[in-house]
Amino acid sequence: MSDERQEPRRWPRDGEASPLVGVLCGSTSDLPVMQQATAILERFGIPHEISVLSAHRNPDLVDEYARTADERGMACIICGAGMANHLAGAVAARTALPVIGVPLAGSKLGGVDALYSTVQMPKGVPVATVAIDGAVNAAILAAQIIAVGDPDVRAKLHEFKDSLAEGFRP
Ligand code: RP5
Repeated sequence: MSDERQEPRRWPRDGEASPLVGVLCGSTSDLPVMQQATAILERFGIPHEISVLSAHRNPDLVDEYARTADERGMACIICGAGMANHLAGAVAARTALPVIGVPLAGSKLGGVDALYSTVQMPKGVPVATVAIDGAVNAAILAAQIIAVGDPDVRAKLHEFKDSLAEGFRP
């Protein structure tokens, strides 16, 4: 393990240009929902990237993405996919970063298929699963993870929570 990994992690790191949150979707057809997550990350000023990578169609690229996310400076990864969703689980199997899964509707089963395949992870490989099409909450949860080490994001989250109490709906 490198020295850097043994130090308490703070975000953003000095001079860091790389994204803190990686948003993955299983298909371009998932983009309209998953772009709701990137809109929230924009709102909180969190550097991020969005990519289309499928656990079934591009398994080698998913493997590489997940294995290198930590060294690229990411803090967490959001994975949204529909049908027999294995994207979040495949990523979680290959990284120690927190992985947030977004089961997506759109199949004939209305997303229950993706919900079960995302949330029912075996012991040792957790995926923090949000609601079906819950991309907004996935991004807020990612911001909350980052806020542990970032006072600016924490302040923005407090403002956001206050706006909810005043009736704002993201
Ligand atoms: C899943 O299958 C994708 O995440 C998407 O939700 C669903 C359908 O994909 P396309 O056939 O539209 O590419 O893997």
